[in-house]
Amino acid sequence: MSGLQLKDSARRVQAAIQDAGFAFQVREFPASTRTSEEAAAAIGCDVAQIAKSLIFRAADTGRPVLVMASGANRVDEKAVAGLLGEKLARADADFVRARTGFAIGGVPPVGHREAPVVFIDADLMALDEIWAAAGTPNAVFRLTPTDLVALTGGAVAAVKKGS
Ligand code: 5CA
Repeated sequence: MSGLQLKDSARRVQAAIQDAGFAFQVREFPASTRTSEEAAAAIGCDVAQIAKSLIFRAADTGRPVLVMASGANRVDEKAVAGLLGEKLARADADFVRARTGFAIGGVPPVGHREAPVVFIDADLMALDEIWAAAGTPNAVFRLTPTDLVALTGGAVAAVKKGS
């Protein structure tokens, strides 16, 4: 089992995937997958196929908000705030680590310490295959956009700037 060789953070993601009833295989790359651009280069896919994980903090309740956005898009924070019904505050690195259990650059869609509110960039739904981070700056997994919705329970929405 390749899963036994994964770093601890990536192994937690692999376990969360399996606990949710899916079989996506976490893959570690020798090259960095810390940013969307680096991940696309390491994988050999289009940057639009990278489902980047952006964490925000709901300003009133302090809830973590996870936006899964296409690597090609910038997220419109006002649009997300409108969907949430609450303003968004910036999440710093400490907030991300404390609430998700993962460091920026490896934040996965599942396996978070605290269940976030999840929104999924509607642009991802047009793609056949996408890739998401899997806990470390070298680990990712491939899935379909429909499976990302099922895996996270997220709401598909227009979250990109300019939409
Ligand atoms: N592993 C790759 C793609 S699979 C990855 O995690 N990319 S990412 O785009 O989802 O994660 C990096 C994101 O973290 C950036 O887009 C940015 O929104 C956020 N980020 C980077 N640095 C900081 C920081 N100092 N504070 C808060 N957020 C940050």
